[in-house]
Amino acid sequence: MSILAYDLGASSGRALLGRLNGQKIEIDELHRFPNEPVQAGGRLHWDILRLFHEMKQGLLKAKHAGIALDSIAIDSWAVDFGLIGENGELLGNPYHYRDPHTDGVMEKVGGKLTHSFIFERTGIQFLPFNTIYQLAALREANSPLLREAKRFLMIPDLLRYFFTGEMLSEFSNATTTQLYNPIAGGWDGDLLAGIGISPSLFGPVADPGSNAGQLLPSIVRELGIPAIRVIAAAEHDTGSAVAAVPSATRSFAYLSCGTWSLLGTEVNEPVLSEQAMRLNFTNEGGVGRTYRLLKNIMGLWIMQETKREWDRAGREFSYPELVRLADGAPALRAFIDPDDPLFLAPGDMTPRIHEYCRRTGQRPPEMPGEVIRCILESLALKYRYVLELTELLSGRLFDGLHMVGGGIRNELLCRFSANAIGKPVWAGPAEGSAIGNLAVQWMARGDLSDIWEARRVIKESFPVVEYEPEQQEVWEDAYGRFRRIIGY
Ligand code: LFR
Repeated sequence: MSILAYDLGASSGRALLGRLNGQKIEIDELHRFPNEPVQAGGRLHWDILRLFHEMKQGLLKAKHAGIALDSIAIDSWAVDFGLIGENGELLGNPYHYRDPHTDGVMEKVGGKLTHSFIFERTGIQFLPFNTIYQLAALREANSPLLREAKRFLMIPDLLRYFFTGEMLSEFSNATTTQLYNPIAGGWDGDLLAGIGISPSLFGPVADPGSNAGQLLPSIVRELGIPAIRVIAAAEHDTGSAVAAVPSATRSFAYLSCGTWSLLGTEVNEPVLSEQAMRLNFTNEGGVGRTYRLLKNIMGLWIMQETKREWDRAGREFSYPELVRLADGAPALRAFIDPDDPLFLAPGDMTPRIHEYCRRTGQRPPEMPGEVIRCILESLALKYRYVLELTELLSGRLFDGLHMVGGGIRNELLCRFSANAIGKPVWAGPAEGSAIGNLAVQWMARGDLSDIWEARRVIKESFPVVEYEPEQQEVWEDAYGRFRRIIGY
């Protein structure tokens, strides 16, 4: 029996085939396609129809390989959405959260929507690109899209709607909008009223693992395949990645490591304390109504953008080359706060790294190896800081850190992370989101009994590499310097 997970990441989308053989998961990449935002008319958009086309190519590849699919599910990054008009058609191309139209909006959203008012209702961290601010920006711009919109769907909801014709919002992703109230268990009318958005745009919210219909007859005809069952997985990629953390114990710390680094722990109730708000932690919904108490860290984005900067300038390095150069560069010289707003927008990063270093009285890294080393060491030190805050907020002590996601292929980062936190790092699996997506489908199908059986099977199916902390004295000293420089 085969199932398919679509995982749409920051530069590519994948269709991953999953088979469960007894207690072993086997995965196979069936189709990979670019997922590049498109700049047009001064705005950064999703290329949503091309993606849908590529997703259908995945189904055709399965057909041509003689594989009968029993179900499919989609996951992608959070906060972005499409709006549906009266006739059921998508209005416009969805915007990408790195579009600058939300600049300054979070600060401007006022009235009774104070930070504590919003946090008490949602438990979600304040990020300038949250859906609430994207919608507020559209409202402020008097966008015709909003005038015409009848329904709001997050990106995986939207693609699933293209497959099934049914509109359904999925819980893990719904919580990331900062418009969903997990205590009341629904979209928050006060918040919607506060930004002037009609609650009628928002439909029912389904748990991860819900049945979400089947392929439309028109798609079945177009592709010449049987009607396949469609499941709403944990459609937020981080929700899927955390579902795939191969922990045997209930109290564990994770780092979902990719374009973003998401570090935290899984809890049964959202932590809505003043302190959680002040530290800007989030409580994103997960599988089985758990919550991800975590903090966003800017992640490998800064390195990816630096590579693109050098590519544009004709200095092309491969990732392994960059990591090798960083490995050979002098250790623990200059640090940045990866989460400084300076680093959020796309574009050249080295001038911003230089600006940050000058601002904080450090000698900026110059050679490519030095720049990458500065980024990776700063990330690792930031992980330590956020891990300590996670312990503080959750009242738990962690004996190591699980790292999942594509970023674990960067062994230098894993090594630095173990050194920075002074505890072991357990790295694996790299395909976290897609495997979590598959696991939730097997749970929905009754092939895995619950998330703990899923995690056990994942642990048995994929290698986990352990990194022991080294050079503890120098890293301890570096952490002190790092905290002084970033001002925490
Ligand atoms: C990771 C992620 C994060 C979210 C960011 C923007 O891919 O989904 O969880 O904060 O992207 O949506």
